[in-house]
Amino acid sequence: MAENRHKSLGLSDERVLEMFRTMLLARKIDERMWLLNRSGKIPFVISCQGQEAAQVGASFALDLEKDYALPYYRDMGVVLAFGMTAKDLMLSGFAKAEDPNSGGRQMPGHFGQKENRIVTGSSPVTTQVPHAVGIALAGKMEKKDFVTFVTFGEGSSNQGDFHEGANFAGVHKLPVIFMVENNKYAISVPVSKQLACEKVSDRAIGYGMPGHTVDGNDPLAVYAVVKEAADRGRRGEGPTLIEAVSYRLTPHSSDDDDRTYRERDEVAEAKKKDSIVTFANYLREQKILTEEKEAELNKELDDLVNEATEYAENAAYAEAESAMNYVYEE
Ligand SMILES: Cc1ncc(C[n+]2csc(CCOP(=O)(O)OP(=O)(O)O)c2C)c(N)n1
Ligand SMILES: [Mg+2]
Repeated sequence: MAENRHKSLGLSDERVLEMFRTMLLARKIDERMWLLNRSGKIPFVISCQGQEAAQVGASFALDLEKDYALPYYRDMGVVLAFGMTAKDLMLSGFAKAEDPNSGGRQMPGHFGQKENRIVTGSSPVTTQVPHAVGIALAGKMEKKDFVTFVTFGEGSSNQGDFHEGANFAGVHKLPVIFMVENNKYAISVPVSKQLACEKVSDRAIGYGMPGHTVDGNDPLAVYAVVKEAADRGRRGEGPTLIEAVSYRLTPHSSDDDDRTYRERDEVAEAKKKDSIVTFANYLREQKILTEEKEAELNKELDDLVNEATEYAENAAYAEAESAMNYVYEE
């Protein structure tokens, strides 16, 4: 049998299968959303496709009962791991009143769910970074042992919010894990035109924290670095910057046409490294994902996505009179 990497990380067969299940669920929800969008049923999609391994591998290394997630719009894998359901996500896609993220008020991808410690974010990219730093500061002042996990794109690592947040966290040794999901593009701009340094993780030294670049298509590699960062944060040693490198397999959003700025060959090449394929292969080699198990899993998740779609499509919209609720006090 091939090398058993998950055992050496302390992960059971059940746990890695659960990891794969979460990745596959994210992929299946995302694929359904594109179909719903193209058939005119939901207004907008912003995809996780290509980034599931980074999102789920990282989340599984955290304490999902205690830690705070400050995700960005592609993080379907993160929010599913933190406890959001397929139904919750579909309610958001259809902008229905029961959507836990915003009651159907926000665009999809603006995740927020208090009971699962998923902190709501804004549309300007990277504003979640100083929030994550502030929550970590509050935790430190109250002597709690949670860490905050904040994600953003590599393009967003050029925003001032990242640099201010990282510096403050470094100075005060706050338990923050900064994870950049480097998918090689910021809309149409390739990474070569985004960064003057070679790697996003090179920026860590400027803020007095360790920086790691990791294969974002490998959930076990991401798990390992995030686990180390979480342990470090809990020990009071401060923040870590992690760059998980993968590839955006879809256009930027359902309103983008990526054929105008990247070659099809490049996308086809990246698909060979798709974690949904490569991690499934690993689990097959390990005899964890048997043919029977795979068929069972596909059926279970397809049913779940179908039920969620049907429920959300038939759910009620918010009452028009409620449009101004929560804008100010009420
Ligand atoms: C402050 C700000 N500037 C510009 C935008 C418009 N915008 C939305 S997503 C995006 C690209 C972000 O790229 P990256 O950080 O690499 O994340 P990715 O979408 O690739 O995951 C831009 C420019 C925005 N939302 N906020
Ligand atoms: Mg990007």
